[in-house]
Amino acid sequence: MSEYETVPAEVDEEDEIPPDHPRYEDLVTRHRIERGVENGITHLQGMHAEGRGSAFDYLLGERTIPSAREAERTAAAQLLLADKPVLSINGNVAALVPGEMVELADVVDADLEINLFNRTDERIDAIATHLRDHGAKRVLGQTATARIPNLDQERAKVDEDGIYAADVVVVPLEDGDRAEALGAMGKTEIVIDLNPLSRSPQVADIPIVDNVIRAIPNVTEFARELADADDHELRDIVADFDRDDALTSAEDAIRSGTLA
Ligand code: PTJ
Repeated sequence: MSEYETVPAEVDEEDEIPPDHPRYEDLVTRHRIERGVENGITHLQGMHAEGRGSAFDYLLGERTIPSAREAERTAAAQLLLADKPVLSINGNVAALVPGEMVELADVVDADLEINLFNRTDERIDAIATHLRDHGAKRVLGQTATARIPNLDQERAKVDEDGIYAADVVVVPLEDGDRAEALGAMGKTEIVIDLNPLSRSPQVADIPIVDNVIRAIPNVTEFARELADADDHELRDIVADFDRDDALTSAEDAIRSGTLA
């Protein structure tokens, strides 16, 4: 039995997880979600969501597959072209990639908006503080006065100057109904979800089937690379992207992939 057959269940701090553990990234992820729940940022259901995501990630070989990389480059181009891009933050995203979301918002000049499936004022405030602790200067979503049409009240609450007015939204780990309703409002949607069969990536203009932990830094890196590209080049990147192909490639990788 290897030294690591038993996963260290009681980890107080992330740096106690041995970096050479074969399941290192997964353990870090679990730890961040647990911390998120303890700190009132992540909903308990976020643990179930993470468990589902990590099963798909395992089958993908816990790597960014080529079609996801292409989707990430396309997302970067689309964000650079946007007039009013907004990055949506829920409890899982806040726990997993707070600093990375702040950095992406900075690079593509986007707003950050907290938008929760299980909305409470306490969680909204905890997430806003957490994002500010990670460098966010402006966080939307605390006073959500506008509504997404055709969605029940709590999930529909958005900021009038944020998601409501946005032309491009990044919605990681999104609820399928809301993804559909945002699409119906004419938003260009970039969805990050490890399950290619989930409704949100199925309705997205740019579905990224990758772990949010890898996807966000990749999009940021591409945005930096493309910062000096002209609009014509950016539009070509977006036009060349085939969303159906991206979804099929991800499903194929999951169904037929051989684990490294
Ligand atoms: O913080 P709230 O209240 O807004 O709630 C957020 C969750 C995620 C709990 C809520 O939206 C929810 O219940 O989502 P679902 O319906 O469980 O969907 C989550 C999707 O995200 C699933 O398709 C998972 O496969 C996927 N997923 C989970 N973890 C990751 C992921 N995709 C990318 N990266 C991950 N780390």
